[in-house]
Amino acid sequence: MSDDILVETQDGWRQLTLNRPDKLNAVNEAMLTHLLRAIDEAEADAGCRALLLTGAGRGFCAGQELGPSLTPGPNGPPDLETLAGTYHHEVVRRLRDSRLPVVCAVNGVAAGAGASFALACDVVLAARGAKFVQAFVKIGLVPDSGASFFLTRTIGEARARALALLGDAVSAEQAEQWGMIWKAVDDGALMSEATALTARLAQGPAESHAMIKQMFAAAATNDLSAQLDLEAALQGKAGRTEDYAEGVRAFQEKRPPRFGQRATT
Ligand code: T3D
Repeated sequence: MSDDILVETQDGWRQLTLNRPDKLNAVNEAMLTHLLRAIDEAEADAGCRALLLTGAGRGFCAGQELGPSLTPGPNGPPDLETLAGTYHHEVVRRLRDSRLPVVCAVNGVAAGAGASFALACDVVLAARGAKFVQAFVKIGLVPDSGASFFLTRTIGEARARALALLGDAVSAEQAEQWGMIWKAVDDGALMSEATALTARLAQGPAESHAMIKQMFAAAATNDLSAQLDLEAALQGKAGRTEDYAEGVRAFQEKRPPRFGQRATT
């Protein structure tokens, strides 16, 4: 594994750290390829039950690296459709489609696609010193990597449109108040809170987690009737898991449950 993505395996979970701190962890094609591989490897590891995504240094991720390959040259403009579709958007799909609950610890600025990567995660904690910037418009681009999807659903269309058009920064506290993220935490407490939360998820019912992710993904487009059908079907499936049997046993025996089965959904 290259050193632009650091992978640390903990007890039942993995931490992926974006690691180009001198560029505020701006991503390029190689780094995104490594990130995709790291997510796939975590997914394939039966012992991995949760993921934590964070950034090294003072930034979380400054979006796409604005280097020579992104600069229009003698051969015309860069092919941003292919770049977005092949790399950035695959990261978002992998995070959303993963069976694993993904915690994001936003340790500093999250700009452009970097903000979208954070919002694609399931539980987002941000250090109070962090901020979210819809940087696209400042360089004549449009939101991508799911920004228009996530923002309209989390903070509403009025705020989403203004942020996309203006590119203004949103502080971690504002993001929490608006419902963009789960929680803003003191800078010094970010990683301890994030690792505790990830470890807690890793102890949870893995199949239930995978189905909860599937359910919320479908809720974005289903009508109520279709969603009720899906909830019934997934509840049926959940009711057949060993984790459910263990959960009920533990309740009746007045002890904490010991979940342990790998998610297969
Ligand atoms: O096909 C596609 O999908 C195309 C891509 C679309 C997705 C996108 O992400 S588009 C948006 C790309 N990102 C940006 O436009 C953000 C650019 N960066 C900034 O606006 C600012 O750096 C920040 C607001 C993020 C942070 O500002 P600040 O003042 O805290 O830090 P800084 O001094 O600007 O940056 C520190 C260093 O990081 C600096 O390098 P230096 O001068 O110390 O050597 C800066 O150049 C570098 N850096 C920051 N962002 C990027 C970057 N280098 C390359 N690419 C970057 N995106």
